[in-house]
Amino acid sequence: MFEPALSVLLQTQVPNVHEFRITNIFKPLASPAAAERTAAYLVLAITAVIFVVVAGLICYTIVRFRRRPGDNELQEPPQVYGSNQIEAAWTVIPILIVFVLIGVSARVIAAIQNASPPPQSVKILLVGHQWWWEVRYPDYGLVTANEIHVPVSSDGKHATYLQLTSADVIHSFWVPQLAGKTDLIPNRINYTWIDPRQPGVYVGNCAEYCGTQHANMLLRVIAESSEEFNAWMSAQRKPANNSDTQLSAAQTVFGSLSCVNCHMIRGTSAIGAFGPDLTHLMSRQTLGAGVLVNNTENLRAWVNDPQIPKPGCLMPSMKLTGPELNQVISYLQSLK
Ligand code: HEC
Ligand SMILES: [Cu+2]
Repeated sequence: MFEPALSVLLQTQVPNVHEFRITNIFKPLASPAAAERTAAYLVLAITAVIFVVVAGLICYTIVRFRRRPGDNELQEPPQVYGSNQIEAAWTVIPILIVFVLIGVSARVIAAIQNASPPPQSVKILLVGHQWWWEVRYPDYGLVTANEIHVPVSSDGKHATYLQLTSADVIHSFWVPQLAGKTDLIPNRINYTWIDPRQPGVYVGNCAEYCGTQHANMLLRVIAESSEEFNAWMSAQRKPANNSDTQLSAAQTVFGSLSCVNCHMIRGTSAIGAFGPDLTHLMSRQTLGAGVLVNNTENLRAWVNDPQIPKPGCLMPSMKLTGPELNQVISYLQSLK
């Protein structure tokens, strides 16, 4: 009935027209991911040499010392006890290799962590929740969810800086083409940054097991031109559209339900902070952190019983009656 999240995410015919990017760590499109790929190549090269040497020695030994006709099977091979040189060699060489690998990783991590934000960069506070992402733009006073809009950085000058934290358990931010994993830890702020080189939708996901719906905690980074970004931002900053008198009955129904205890709709009495901000719900491409494409049918299915598309998620089935459901859906659909 419901398509699995990944196929939803990988299909290109989602609302909004942005080009879709693949999640491939070997095709980085931002500086942190590019630095990490270089480090990964070095690590792969070193480990490939180790693999070839070890596997080569094993093959050589198997062939060279195989059983031959006429071998005396009762005769033990020569027994060698201890060798200081060999033991020193196989202790020291791996230690050196490990230190090289640590050094390479530490240098790349430090370079990414210590980069300081250029003045005009966009700052985002990303808060992990079981199982969705709260996205805050403190400089703009905006709160949204599950989709991060950022300016594209084709000139390399439009970085977006992310402060990462969590409202519950440890999550991890990972958008493979933009930046490697950085944990979101309660009561702590971690940093990372991204500077997407090409416009488009970059898909990421939570990379630290965080409970039953961890696999459906997907994230989209939408990189767009500065003009598109600014237009998006000013539309998002507006409070919800409440001027439609045809919807006042629907809005009253919504306001009378306990949805308002968990969800914020700016400009209305819905001021809950437990679930995603719904002020501009219809501007988002997916529902439930990537579990469903955002369209009428899926929205209805979600509100009717979110436990079917996303079992175990922290929004209960509200057991709305048919008429209530109709009103709620027509109200939610006005939240453009
Ligand atoms: C107990 C708190 C709670 C109540 C009550 C609640 N929700 Fe939710 N809602 C959530 C949480 C938590 C999520 C995020 C679920 C996830 O993605 O794992 C959510 C997600 C949603 C989403 C998807 C948002 C997005 O961007 O993905 C919609 C739409 C929604 N709720 C509508 C409603 C409506 C309508 C009602 C009332 C009929 C309602 N909710 C009642 C907690 C609640
Ligand atoms: Cu998570």
